Amino acid sequence: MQIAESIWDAYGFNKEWIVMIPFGNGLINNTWKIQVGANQYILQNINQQVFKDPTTIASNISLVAAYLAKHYPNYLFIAPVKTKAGTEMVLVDNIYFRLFHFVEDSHAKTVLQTADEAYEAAKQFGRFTKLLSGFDTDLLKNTLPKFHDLSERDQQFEDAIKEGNQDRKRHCSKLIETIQQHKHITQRYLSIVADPAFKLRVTHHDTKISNVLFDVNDKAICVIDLDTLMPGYFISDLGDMMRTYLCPVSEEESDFSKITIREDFYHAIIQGYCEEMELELTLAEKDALFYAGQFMIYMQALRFMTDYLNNDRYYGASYPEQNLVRAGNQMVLLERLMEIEHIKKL
Ligand code: GN1
Ligand code: MG
Repeated sequence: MQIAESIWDAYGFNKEWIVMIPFGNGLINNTWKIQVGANQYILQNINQQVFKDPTTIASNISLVAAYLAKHYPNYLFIAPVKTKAGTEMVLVDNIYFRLFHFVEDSHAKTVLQTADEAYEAAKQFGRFTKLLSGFDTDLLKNTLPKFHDLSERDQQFEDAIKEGNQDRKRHCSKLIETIQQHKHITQRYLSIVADPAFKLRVTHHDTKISNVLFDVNDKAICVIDLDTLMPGYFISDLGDMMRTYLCPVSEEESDFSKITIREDFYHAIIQGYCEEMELELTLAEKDALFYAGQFMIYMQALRFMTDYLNNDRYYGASYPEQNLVRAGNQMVLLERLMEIEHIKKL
């Protein structure tokens, strides 16, 4: 493959020594594990349909890497390996690729099985934002403008109802209605944006479990996948952990009776995150700990439903109803979460 050879050239690798296997299961970027002689790397291409300007990603990561190296030299931050020319990415055939060192003896999890793992992950994400609390977020670029802007997502959903596939719309009018009955979640987001007590922080924006590396003893070592590292509200990171860790089945599950909330995982997430972030969070933010879950689950339901109405142009689909199933799944998850609202505290 010509593309691969150009990549190996950029990093000065001898192509005779390379073994390349697909790795991970993200919806957006492609990832491979690369063995170059005795060294292991992760190679990723950036989906430019989604990230229109990948140079913003590289710029954010190098600024944050420099800050952490200066203030917290022992913190493990996985920055891209530089090419022979000293760049963070390599452009081949109009596709951006970047390479990372594979962290020895580490593993990522695709499924989260224990509350301890949830605690470990939440602590890592909390720590990440905490260590960067002195970093000036104005220096960061928005790698995906309005990515977690719930009111924008709500608007895109309303636009898709009007302009999207009308056959699909008729087919799922009940779910559309249910989603529309939850607009109070968007309203609360708007009041958060207007509230100076909610700080813009260095936020990861994709805190699913596969974005944390664990060691052989199942202790979390670091966070990875920093494409969406940009200024944001803490509810994005905490909320996506709730969205993806609380339930034993994923957003792909079509048997909605399997969607339940593991309360002990909820406590583990809050404990891990707050052990790091408690002194950073304002009172108003602490009051929104539980809301974080509502915010992210609702946003994901809106996004999947929007994509279903737009003929799956963003997420794609391996079967025709997949995005509809995902949207329905998230609305059931939201309902289950609301059933445990009484456990919120702090
Ligand atoms: C996408 O590619 P992946 O799986 O890390 C999406 C997230 C969604 C997630 C839902 C850039 O993440 O926001 O929560 O799918 N990332 C982007 O599975 O849109
Ligand atoms: Mg991602």
